Amino acid sequence: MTLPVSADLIAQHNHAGMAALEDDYDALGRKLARAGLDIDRVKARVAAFGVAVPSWGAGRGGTRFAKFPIPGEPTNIHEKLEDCAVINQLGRSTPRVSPHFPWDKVSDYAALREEAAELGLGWDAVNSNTFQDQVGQAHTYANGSLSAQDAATRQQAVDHNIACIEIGRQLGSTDLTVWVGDGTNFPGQQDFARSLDRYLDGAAQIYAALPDDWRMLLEHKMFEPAFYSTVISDWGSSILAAQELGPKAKCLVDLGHHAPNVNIEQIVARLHRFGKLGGFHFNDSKYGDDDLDSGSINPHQLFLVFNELAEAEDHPREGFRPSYMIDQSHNVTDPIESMLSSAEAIAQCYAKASIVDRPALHAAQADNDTMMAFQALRRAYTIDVAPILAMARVEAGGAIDPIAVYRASQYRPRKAQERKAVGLGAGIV
Ligand code: LRH
Ligand code: MN
Repeated sequence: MTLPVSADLIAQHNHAGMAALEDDYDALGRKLARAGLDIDRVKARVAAFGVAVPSWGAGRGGTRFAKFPIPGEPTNIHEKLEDCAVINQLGRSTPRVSPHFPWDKVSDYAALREEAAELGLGWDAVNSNTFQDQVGQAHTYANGSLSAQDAATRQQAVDHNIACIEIGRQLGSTDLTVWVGDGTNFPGQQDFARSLDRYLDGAAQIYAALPDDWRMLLEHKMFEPAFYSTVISDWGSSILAAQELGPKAKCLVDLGHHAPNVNIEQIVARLHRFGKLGGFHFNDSKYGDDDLDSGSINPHQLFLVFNELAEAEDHPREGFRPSYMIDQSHNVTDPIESMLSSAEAIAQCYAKASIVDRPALHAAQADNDTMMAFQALRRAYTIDVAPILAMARVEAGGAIDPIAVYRASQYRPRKAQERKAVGLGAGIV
């Protein structure tokens, strides 16, 4: 395995910070022990935790207005994998990549699988794309894809999703994420029931093509690109569709796909209760589907989502194995730094949720002792778990301070010399 950042540079940086880390770790260990918690057990859970990075997040993103590329950003899946390997080498919590097709299309997927493995990376859910038209495409998605009025367009969307399953099989993935932007901008533009039925008919054909050990993750979204109605607009439409399709259909929660102030952690609990919690696209937002860095705007909400996941882990439902994935658009930062920072924020919330005193929480809930129930969560949320994450990283060969080592490696300026410049444009990729 050849990793992109020099192991000596990482060791050098870690050596300088090790004494302080050990001091912080021991102090936190004593604090957690007073609460009956074994810090090494928490560290082991953190070390086993991983979140996938989106291939499309390795490049700079943009909005409909503009995209501002940076020198040295990746221009194809091969360069994106290299950057994802930097994130995993330094952060040690992002061992898988979630690809998107046709954005990541190549001619030899067995070779791509090998290339990723050589960089220490595996593959998470594959994403289909029936929200853009490709050059030479027979039927436009301007009027929808799986829910389109035109049967040939629907069939084209079904065939594309089945082709993504085949690619995923070659990469070693076992999940297909299906997000469709289908919807309307005007009242009356389409019939709500009939457009959903067309979607369900197409989705059933995709479902029928799933290998036995695969899942289909339905991703709901309130609006954009449609601004009056969206076919799979919320968790209700998503869970009903997943129940209609069958046991291999699950629901994916993209944190940015809800109206402001929606109680997303309750949606997580509901989907789990009915055995339909399939996975996550982690990001953060203040207004719409802003795709900002996870935990950058509302870290407490992210903690509360992981608190529900910790409860779900203690009370698993059939087939409970949620896929944890990041889905962000890095418009103003270096994408590698944003994903290092986001993976840290996500793992922090996972660690904080795993040190909640659940017996105390449940006892307070049973006694209707509202303040003590809240305090059980708040106590865990306010503990700085950074030493645990850093120690887990170092023991796995990563960096105590990943962003500092990334900058010291001069990786991006080096790539700016090697890679061709990305043109100006707009849009998410
Ligand atoms: C839709 C979405 C979906 C991806 C796309 C890049 O907003 O969240 O998950 O396909 O972003
Ligand atoms: Mn998403």
